[in-house]
Amino acid sequence: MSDGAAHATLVSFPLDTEFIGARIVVMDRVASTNTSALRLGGDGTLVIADQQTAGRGRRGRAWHSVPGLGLWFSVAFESLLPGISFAASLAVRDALQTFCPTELKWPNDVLIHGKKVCGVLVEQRGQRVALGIGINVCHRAEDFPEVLRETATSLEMVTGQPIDRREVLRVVLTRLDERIRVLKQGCHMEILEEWLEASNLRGRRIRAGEVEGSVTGLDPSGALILLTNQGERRVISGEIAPI
Ligand code: BT5
Repeated sequence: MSDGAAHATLVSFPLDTEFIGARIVVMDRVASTNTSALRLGGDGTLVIADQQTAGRGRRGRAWHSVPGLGLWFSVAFESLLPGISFAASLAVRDALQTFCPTELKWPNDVLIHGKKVCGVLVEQRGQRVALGIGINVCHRAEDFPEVLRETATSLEMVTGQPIDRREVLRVVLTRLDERIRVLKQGCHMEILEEWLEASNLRGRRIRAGEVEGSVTGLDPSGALILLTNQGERRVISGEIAPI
């Protein structure tokens, strides 16, 4: 795999990590860093691209990944670490918090003032797993397609300051590596609990599709547990809205 000369600089800093970066693949352009990470494998392999031509979200949705403006990367694992998507959103939250206040949205989004700045996608093929993270860093409003302008934001849009993608990447990878170490010690319920506290969802009344109820917790798989008029219900995917 060839490193893109212009963008190899995205990881020009020494990584302060134990797990992430066992192998580092930097590319100018790729279909999806998750696809590459699932193909390459190797615990801790980091795949990062300046541009994705077929970046994706959950359930076949597209992830807008234009060149030069964001961070689009994936980490490969040779087995699933339960809780990894929640650990990833906490790590991104911690890293972005140094620039501005952030919010967490179930199951995997990081928002700023209610708009999405980061999405997380965990995919599994056999035993192998790719944790994909997309973060909007240098976008102006007009850099997003019209359909995303009401719902998406970037670090530069909210801070009004120029932000170095490499600095954001360095901090996110450091925080993520710390969270992975916690998960490897088997502490995934602590991560889920921390995520739930940080999200302010506990006790909130929400609607998920046809189901309405109050959030009482997360089950070990990360599903939301709701107390409804018909008793306890689990929400495993889809969109939730406050009521
Ligand atoms: C996600 O899905 O939020 C997961 C996104 C993961 C992207 C990373 S980038 C590196 C790796 N390689 C990949 O191919 N993917 C991962 P979901 O919750 O389904 O949200 C998708 C929805 O977010 C879309 O339908 C749009 O409405 C919106 N969206 C798309 N691109 C966006 C962007 N750049 N910023 C904010 N919102 C976006």
